[in-house]
Amino acid sequence: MRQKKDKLLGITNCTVHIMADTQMITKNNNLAETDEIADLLSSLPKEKSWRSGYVYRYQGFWCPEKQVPAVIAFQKHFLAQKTDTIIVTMPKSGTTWLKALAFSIMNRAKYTPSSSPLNSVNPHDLVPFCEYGLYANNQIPDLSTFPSPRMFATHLPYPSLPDSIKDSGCRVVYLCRNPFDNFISMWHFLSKARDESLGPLSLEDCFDGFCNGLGGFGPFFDHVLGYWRESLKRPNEVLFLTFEDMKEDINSQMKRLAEFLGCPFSLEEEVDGVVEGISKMCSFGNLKDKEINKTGRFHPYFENKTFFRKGEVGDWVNYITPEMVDRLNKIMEQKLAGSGLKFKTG
Ligand code: PAP
Repeated sequence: MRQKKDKLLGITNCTVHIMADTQMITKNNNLAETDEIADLLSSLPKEKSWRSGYVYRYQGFWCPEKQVPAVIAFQKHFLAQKTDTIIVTMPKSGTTWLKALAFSIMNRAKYTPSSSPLNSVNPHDLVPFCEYGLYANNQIPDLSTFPSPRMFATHLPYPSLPDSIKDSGCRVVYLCRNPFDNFISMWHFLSKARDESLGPLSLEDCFDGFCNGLGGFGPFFDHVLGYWRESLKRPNEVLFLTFEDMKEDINSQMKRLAEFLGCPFSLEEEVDGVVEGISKMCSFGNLKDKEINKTGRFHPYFENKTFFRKGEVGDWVNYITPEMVDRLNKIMEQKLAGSGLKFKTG
């Protein structure tokens, strides 16, 4: 029955494995419900979350309450393989887009744009998050049936990645976005996704918190700089991409990505328009209009449509006052000083 349904949806083996594994959890050692986690949480600084509950300052970053046990399980149990690819972002940096692109590039021998699972599956179900799907509630997923090369995603900052990711030589693809657009995208998302009982989310309060380093998996600049520095040290293992470069010239960024993933586009593929075919397939306009992205859910957290708003660079000018721009520019200048990293903001 399931097979029949998957066939109808155009999902073939590889996808079925991935989707099934996000659900096929073999063990749950219930750390989420133990005194151990309660003790840990009570020892950590906390702030009210902009969405629901609290965020805790765990290992120097702000971790949503429910994700703390998942992060611990991920750090404790995840065993990276050299052939793995880990997609990393700050939330709202273009994660959904990068997952779609990386999946399509890696699986292009199996799927053409018209047979792609992306026609009926949200990118988050093709490349699962470790701290949301796989290890949620401290479950220990059975990853043995994931087809190799495996692909996972996380929002964790570099220092908090499981050791095996840092030591195995697997590939890490990091995507960041200028802090102005990142902030505005986050604010819109939180405004939709937050508990109704909390009332509207003030742009000014949210901005103040962001400038002070608040926000899931932030501080923003620590997150970005952690991966930036690592990409300079280990360019063959950590690829640093920006949303702005991707918007400016998606095809050349896709070629960089394919090369890094060990499956460069051949001349023949380029001539045949394979690069353009994938970039069109993964474009904002195309994905946003898929039924699954209009009506589906990223279980059990959000509606898929919340991952598709505008998908542009520079939308922040419509929301942020000159004083706010000045404040964030000063922070950015100070944080990025000497790093060699610069953001394009519009
Ligand atoms: P996540 O980290 O919670 O998974 P993420 O996908 O990083 O979310 O962020 C969503 C942003 O990416 C939205 O930006 P916006 O609010 O400024 O519009 C969303 O529109 C944008 N986005 C999603 N898919 C694409 C795409 N295919 N191309 C460009 N931007 C996209």
